[in-house]
Amino acid sequence: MRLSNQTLSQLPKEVVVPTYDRSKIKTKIVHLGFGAFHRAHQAVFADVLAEEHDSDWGYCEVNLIGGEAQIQDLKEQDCLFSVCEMSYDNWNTRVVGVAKEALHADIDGIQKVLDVMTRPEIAIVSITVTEKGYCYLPSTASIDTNNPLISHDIANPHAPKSVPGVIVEALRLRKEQGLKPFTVMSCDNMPENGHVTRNVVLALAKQRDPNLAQWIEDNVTFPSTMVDRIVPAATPETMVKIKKQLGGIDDPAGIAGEPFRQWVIEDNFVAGRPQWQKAGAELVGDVLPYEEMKLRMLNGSHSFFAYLGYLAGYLHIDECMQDPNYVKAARHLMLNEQATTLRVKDVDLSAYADSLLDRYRNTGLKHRTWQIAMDGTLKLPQRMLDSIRYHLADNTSFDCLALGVAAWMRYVSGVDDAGNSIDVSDPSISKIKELVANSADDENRVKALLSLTHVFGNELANNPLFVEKVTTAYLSLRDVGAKKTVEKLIQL
Ligand code: NAI
Ligand code: CS2
Repeated sequence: MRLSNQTLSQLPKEVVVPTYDRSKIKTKIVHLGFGAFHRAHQAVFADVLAEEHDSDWGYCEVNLIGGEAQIQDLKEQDCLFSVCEMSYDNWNTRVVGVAKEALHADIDGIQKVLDVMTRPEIAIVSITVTEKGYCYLPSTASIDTNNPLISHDIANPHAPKSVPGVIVEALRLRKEQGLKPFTVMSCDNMPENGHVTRNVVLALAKQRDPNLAQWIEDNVTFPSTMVDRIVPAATPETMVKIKKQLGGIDDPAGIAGEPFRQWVIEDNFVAGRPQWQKAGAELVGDVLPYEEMKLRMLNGSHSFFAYLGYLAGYLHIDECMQDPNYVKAARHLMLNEQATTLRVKDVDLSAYADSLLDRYRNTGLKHRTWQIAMDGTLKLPQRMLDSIRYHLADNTSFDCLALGVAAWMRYVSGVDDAGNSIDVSDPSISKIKELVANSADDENRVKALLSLTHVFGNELANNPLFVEKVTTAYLSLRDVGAKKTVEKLIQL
């Protein structure tokens, strides 16, 4: 039996189900990227608002690339899906009812997606498509004109495939039809995610028509957001547990994440917005200090654990937390090498670091180090390299960060400490493989990988102190492995 309007009444009474009238919910937000995170984050905020504050803000859920099954699942179950909160030993479940429609660009056709995006009542287009969905270069925060999706969209502007291409075409149609624009809100883990989104959209619009670019610049806003909730990819075990929570009813679109959730949003919307603050979001003038804090402290330590953990054979974050040396190193990284670079005020960063470590200890999550290690070329800049630049300018130490970068290099070299090959997933994988294959496994490997200028820029590769520190850490990882290297580091 599947989750649906019909089976809602058969769910166990502990499951929170929509008691609001779903027919009154209107599609006012188009969300690009119906993945694990959106379901457990933005959708839950909207559901709380509908349930507790009479909100009528609902979603059209869209996947452009990948995630065909998730959209199909939604369609088959009246757009209902469940979200479980996994604490150490307790699960809570709610069924979210704010999704009204679901579309996949490849299955339903991009025209259907554009038709929804050009309805007058669409006020917001929000996005969670992973860093690579923005087709940008992290070193410049601007569009990557060599990205095949961007080349495609320049040649076929009316049938776009990329996220920037779809937004530009939808805005062009709105302009032509005399409709008001919508707000474009990124909820991905990038620094100044609104700024990046604006850059890629404007760059693509300029290629098409400078007047369109000007109209977008004058009329559309791209608020930045800081988003936080650990939502690992669902595994077969997760699905079994979700089914149990639902009293035996199947929900292939269900997802499970940690209980914690945080959302800081730049309050800059051109066509209205839900009262997210009533569901616990913080609406602020400047998100950047919060973004920086989260990206460097949480995501920075996550990536540190991901590379050093995976190399050592720790398959999940909670296993890294069983190793006291890893915990000490991560705490040092957060407090001595990340917190010191931050602008955020009025936050107790020591308490923040402890709360993060506590969240990582959640044994229910089973968050794979491999998942976090993915797409490192698009993650390292904001998670580690920006802080390293700060330390180089400030003449302060950055040994943990240098080890994190070296661990990424070791990881993408493709073999873990037990000699097993690693399935490296990254948009720059072919270039990485070429660099690895053509460099000796010594300081030359470091030099070779530093030539990825879209990751490191030019100046880091030419900074002797940076190169020396990363090389020393790399050689140690090669010679004694990740566990011993971390142990040595915390004794310094
Ligand atoms: P996921 O793998 O479950 O979903 C990825 C989504 O991105 C899918 O909807 C897919 O269709 C779309 N996508 C992937 N590549 C694309 C491309 N090139 N163009 C257009 N769409 C594309 O991943 P998940 O867990 O939903 O995470 C997505 C992003 O959300 C992360 O990369 C991160 O930026 C952000 N996030 C995730 C958190 C988490 O714990 N999962 C927490 C905080 C932020
Ligand atoms: C993780 C994040 O996959 C990753 O790279 O570091 O998705 C992390 O789980 C979230 O940012 C937590 O909010």
